[in-house]
Amino acid sequence: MRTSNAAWSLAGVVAGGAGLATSYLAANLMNIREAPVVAVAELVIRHAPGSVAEEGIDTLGTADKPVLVGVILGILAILFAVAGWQARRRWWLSALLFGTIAAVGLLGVFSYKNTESSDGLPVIVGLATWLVVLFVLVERLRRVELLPDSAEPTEEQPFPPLTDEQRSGRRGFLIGAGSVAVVAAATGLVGRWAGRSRRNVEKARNLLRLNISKPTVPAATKIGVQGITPWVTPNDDFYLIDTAVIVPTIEPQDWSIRIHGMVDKELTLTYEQLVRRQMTESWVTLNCVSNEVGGDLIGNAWWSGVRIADLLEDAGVSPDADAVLQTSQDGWTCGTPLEALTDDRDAMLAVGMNGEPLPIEHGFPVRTIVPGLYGYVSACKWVVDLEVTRFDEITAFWTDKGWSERGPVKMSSRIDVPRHGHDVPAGVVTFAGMAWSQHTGISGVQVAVDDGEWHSALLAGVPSTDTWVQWKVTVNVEPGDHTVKVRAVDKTGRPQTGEVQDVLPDGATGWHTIEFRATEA
Ligand SMILES: Nc1nc2c(c(=O)[nH]1)N[C@H]1C(S)=C(S)[C@@H](COP(=O)(O)O)O[C@H]1N2
Ligand SMILES: [Mo]
Repeated sequence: MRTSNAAWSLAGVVAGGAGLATSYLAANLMNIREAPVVAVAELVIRHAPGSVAEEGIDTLGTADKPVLVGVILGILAILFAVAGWQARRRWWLSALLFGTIAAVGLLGVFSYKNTESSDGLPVIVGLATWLVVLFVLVERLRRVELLPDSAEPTEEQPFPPLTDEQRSGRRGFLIGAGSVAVVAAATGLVGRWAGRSRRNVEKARNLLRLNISKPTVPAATKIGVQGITPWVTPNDDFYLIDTAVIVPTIEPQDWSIRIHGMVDKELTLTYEQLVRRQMTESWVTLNCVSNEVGGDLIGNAWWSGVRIADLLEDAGVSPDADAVLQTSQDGWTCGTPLEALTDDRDAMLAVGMNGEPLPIEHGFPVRTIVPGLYGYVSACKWVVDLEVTRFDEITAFWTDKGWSERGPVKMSSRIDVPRHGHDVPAGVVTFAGMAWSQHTGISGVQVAVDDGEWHSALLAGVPSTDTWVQWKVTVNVEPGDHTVKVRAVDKTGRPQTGEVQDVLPDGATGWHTIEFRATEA
């Protein structure tokens, strides 16, 4: 035995610690609610029988969670040591053990409400780290094992003195294990820092007292059909699209915006200065150019902010300008037609969404909202710079990648009820869904079953032309398999085109069509 069990166990513990560190960093960078270990601790707390939990809280006070996390880390250290020790003879057992621990981690992570599959990524990162580091460290130990001895073991000398090679092999292992431990510790610290800056911004956000109002949803907007998409999209359910790998975390006190370019007078506004200005509030439906026909990359919210038209008026825009190049704190850019920012629509630098300060993912502390334009040419999140310019002098993030320079929202409509592939009782069937043509408005919606005649739907109310509208219609349907399609008509009388076009370069078109089965009563 030229390597001790302790060395093998150490390899396991170092690998384990490295995996915990990378998963912790990943969780913090991705802004996942809790790192896997904490998620597991919370899962345990949630499932602990009431009496045990109470006793725990009684004896430990508010320290119950840190203590539990400590206990879990202790158990993990033992399991990691076992995994390393097992790697000596049965490496597959170590892999199995790490795999099992990862599975428990996933269980913890996905025990929260509203999780996405990407929330499991930190655990996968940790598992990969475990296996790679263990493999590398164990390889070194195995090499030492295979080195020739200085002499045959005898009665008097059961452990012959180590050769120089064996000695340096052991040293190599220790240096390797030590380096990994140092890198892991540094990784953990970076994770902590990333998590802290997020928490600081979250705290600053919670302390804000903005002069914005809570939304009151106009009753007329509800068509009253079960299963239809709610007219207002809660912040937590609002679709998220951005290129940020790490969501920018900006404290309001550190934010400012520069308005410059083809203007008489350059302006710089701090967050304080911005929110002290006259506020505007309105319902605006935002959607993504990548939304397929029938897709759900669309949401409707009550936005509060400062009209960009007012700011541009203060700056004094040159008559030769026709665009504003917006830049986000993370470098993302979009080019917006100047006209849409200065006409009568409520284009704003938004600070509030549904009566709360903007959520961090939706652009805190300030983002742009422009009714009638797709997000990729207008809705800059974490916006810090507005350059008044000309379209023939700029390119922006998505236009560089083949998307259209201009992005007015295309009229569209969607069937929510019944869902595609569902059964309904034959007879009088209710169809319902959403339709939109932001800043033009919808005047009618029609559905047709199996290429039959078009039936006009009833429209719910809307406060302006800038939002989507709910619709419903009943049609008599025979038993059997059917399709149903929908089309809208806008307020200028133009019908929605049935011509099928992909999302690239400027938004999808076509009639949303679904299949359903009408069953015999
Ligand atoms: N900084 C920044 N802002 C951005 C984007 C981005 O990638 N980075 N994506 C845009 C796109 S394509 C859309 S559709 C909207 C989505 O806004 P949401 O995530 O708040 O729904 O943000 C826009 N603003
Ligand atoms: Mo988008």
